[in-house]
Amino acid sequence: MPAPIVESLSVQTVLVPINPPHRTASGLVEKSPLVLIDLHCSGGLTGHAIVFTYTPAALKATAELVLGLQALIVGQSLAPRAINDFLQAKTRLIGSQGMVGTVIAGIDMAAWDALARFQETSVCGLLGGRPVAVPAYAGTGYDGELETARQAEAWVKKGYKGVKAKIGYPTAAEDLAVIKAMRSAVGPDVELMVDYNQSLQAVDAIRRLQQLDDEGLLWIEEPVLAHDYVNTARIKDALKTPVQSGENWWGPADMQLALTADASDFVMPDVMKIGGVTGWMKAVDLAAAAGKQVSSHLWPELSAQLLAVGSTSHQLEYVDWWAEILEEPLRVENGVTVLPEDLQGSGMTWNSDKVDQYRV
Ligand code: SMN
Ligand code: MG
Repeated sequence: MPAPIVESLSVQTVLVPINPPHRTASGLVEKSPLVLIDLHCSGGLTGHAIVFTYTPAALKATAELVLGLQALIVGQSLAPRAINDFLQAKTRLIGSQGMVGTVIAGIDMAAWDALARFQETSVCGLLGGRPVAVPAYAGTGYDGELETARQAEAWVKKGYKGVKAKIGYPTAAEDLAVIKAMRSAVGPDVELMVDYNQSLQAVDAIRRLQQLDDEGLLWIEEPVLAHDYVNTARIKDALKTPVQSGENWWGPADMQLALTADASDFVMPDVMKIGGVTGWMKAVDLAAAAGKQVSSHLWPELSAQLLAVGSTSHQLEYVDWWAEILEEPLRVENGVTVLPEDLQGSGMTWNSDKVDQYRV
């Protein structure tokens, strides 16, 4: 049976509240500005994807750019990699990072969702994987010693075996106090990670981080600027605790630069910024060849499937920020993902009542 034809793109823009608002050392995220993409194909087939614009200021422009690229792909057969390559070529002069990169990735994710649904399988199945369980960790915000410990304890009571805290307080002593408070709240058997969200200065990062190098953390995430591969590598080489990075790398090319610099012990590409499903598969193959374990960033429903495909998968980052607008949010039980046997596509379909409620 021939592949469906792309007929149109439609978008919906929503602001989904995050409760509690997510504080990091590099800013507060109170709501999720999302562009919900629907890729309409012949035969009534539709693929869905989420573009997270981080700031509401970019929401409408991102939605407009999706519609602006529509004319380039209408009439093409539903071939996600070919569509991605075509859009990359058509945006060569402006480049496919930033907003352009997020939109191409969104169209890519929707195309893979549509094709999997057309083949009556999951994205994981379409990529040749099996819907295996993946360890999932949860997270706390930059919320101080007591609140961070409380949130960590609450996640562990829900069965999570790993918790990540956003830190990068004014002093290393404050960071250490938060880590120790979490540890005393969750006990010795839970993995703890910390995330600096690029907030440390390279000049004193090593000195600061050596003060928490004996806390048995699973990883220290984004200590300095995400693209400062040289100093991230220097920090990695100076510490016993593994360094994690990747959520802000744009496309397989950034993954390659990071691997060439041997910047981090682990990698955690963001399925949007790394270039959608197509970009993820290219980047994760590079990481696997370099022996790096791969974790995910946001997009838990799709990331759970992509990690299930990978041979070097490590940890899924579970966030429930967008669960309300989905008909079937990802299930995590006893700290591992649970993918339904009858999973179709990316597993994401819109809860239309909640989309209406949060529409802007
Ligand atoms: C993060 C993600 C999204 C918004 C703010 C902060 C964080 C993470 O870096 O790893 O979840
Ligand atoms: Mg992070």
